[in-house]
Amino acid sequence: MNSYIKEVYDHLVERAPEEREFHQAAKEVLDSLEKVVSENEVEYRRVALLERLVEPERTIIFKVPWEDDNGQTQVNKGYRIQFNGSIGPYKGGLRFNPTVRLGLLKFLGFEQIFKNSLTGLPIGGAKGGSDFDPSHKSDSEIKRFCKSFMTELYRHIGPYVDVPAGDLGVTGKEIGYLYGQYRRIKGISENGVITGKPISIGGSLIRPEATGYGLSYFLKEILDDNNINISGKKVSISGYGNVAWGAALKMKELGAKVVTLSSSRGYIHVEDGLTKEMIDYMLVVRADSNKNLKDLAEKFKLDFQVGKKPWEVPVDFALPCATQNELDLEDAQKLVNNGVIAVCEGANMPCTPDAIQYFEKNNVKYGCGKAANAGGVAISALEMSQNSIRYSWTAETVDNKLVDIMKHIYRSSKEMSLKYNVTLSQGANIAGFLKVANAMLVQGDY
Ligand code: 2IT
Repeated sequence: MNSYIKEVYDHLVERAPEEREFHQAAKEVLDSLEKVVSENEVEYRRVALLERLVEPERTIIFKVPWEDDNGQTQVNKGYRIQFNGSIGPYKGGLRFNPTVRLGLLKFLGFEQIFKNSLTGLPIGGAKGGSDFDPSHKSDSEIKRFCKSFMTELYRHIGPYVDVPAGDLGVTGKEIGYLYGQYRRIKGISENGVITGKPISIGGSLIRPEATGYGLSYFLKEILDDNNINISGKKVSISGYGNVAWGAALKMKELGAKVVTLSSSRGYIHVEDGLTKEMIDYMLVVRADSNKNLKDLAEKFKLDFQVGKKPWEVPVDFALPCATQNELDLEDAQKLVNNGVIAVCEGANMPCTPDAIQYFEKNNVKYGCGKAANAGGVAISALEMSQNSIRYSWTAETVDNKLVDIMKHIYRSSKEMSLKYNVTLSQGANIAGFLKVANAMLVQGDY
């Protein structure tokens, strides 16, 4: 390892040993920058470029008190990490999930810097959220929580400052409540402050589909480049939320058979592929905080493998779309033994480092999340554009732009992988990094 990279990484671990996911994300990026950093070491060291890169520009932590349906006050933690704003307003989702901690959000915010840079659009990196658990909460509880969350957050965000969106546990419904409170406090119609909005308040067509569609387009780029067809192939998808839904829709449209979906409790297996009716029902499940994948399995009388992961099913492509570190070395070995051709990450950091290494060693085409799932945030940026010009584009216009953006991401990742003789995912990290590094260098020492 390059000694500058090692110093920066060791220091990071030493100062916050508990931020495990952040170390994992930082190591993955830093390792892939080996050659670029060695080339520019004197300059980068002089301006402490890497030290600045791994340090969030601003971290906001606040309390979120709210009243539950029994009249009991509950207190959650709220966070917003404004990680890097060198190429544009901070941009990234809000995650409402009991696993949310500072280290988890730092990993997500850090990844977001490079992902957003890769889209080619002017957006900085951020992430936020709360340890609030939206499952089994009533609609009024969710509304009160969102109101309280925004009552603190509003002072830290703005269309030119920081533009949140959704992530796990935050759908169009929550975004609507959050924006309503922002507008009420500020007394201003400024809907470019948040994205993933319902269409009626300035949301973009195709934004709900964008992450899963973009993931499928990215996979298609990899396959086209290698003369491999999608049609008739089998694909396993994990998760059953927004990303899994969009990916299932598009992969089916492209002619693949989507044979799995999963939750933390197990997976469903449909040998002939999910029907359109089943994929549409995912939205019904998602809209009801009391429903989960089991309800979909029961409705369509599908095989539900309790306590197992979908990666044991023989497939041509695997699209992990659930959550971080959901696919480990053992899963990678099963996929490779069963002849998997390509793995693209719909979730953020779903494959463990040893799983990734195993895929790459066995010539499995691997698309990392920062490249493969960037379609979501890219269309968020286009939602901001539409809000700025007070206009909305047709679904076709947005979808065509999404295709172009995913092609651009593939091309820039490939170009860097060839230039530096590294893997496609390392090429993606380099491409994302170089734009941000350059923007930091020309702005002096911030
Ligand atoms: O992980 C992600 O890229 C997102 N949750 C979407 C962020 C956004 O601002 O649309």
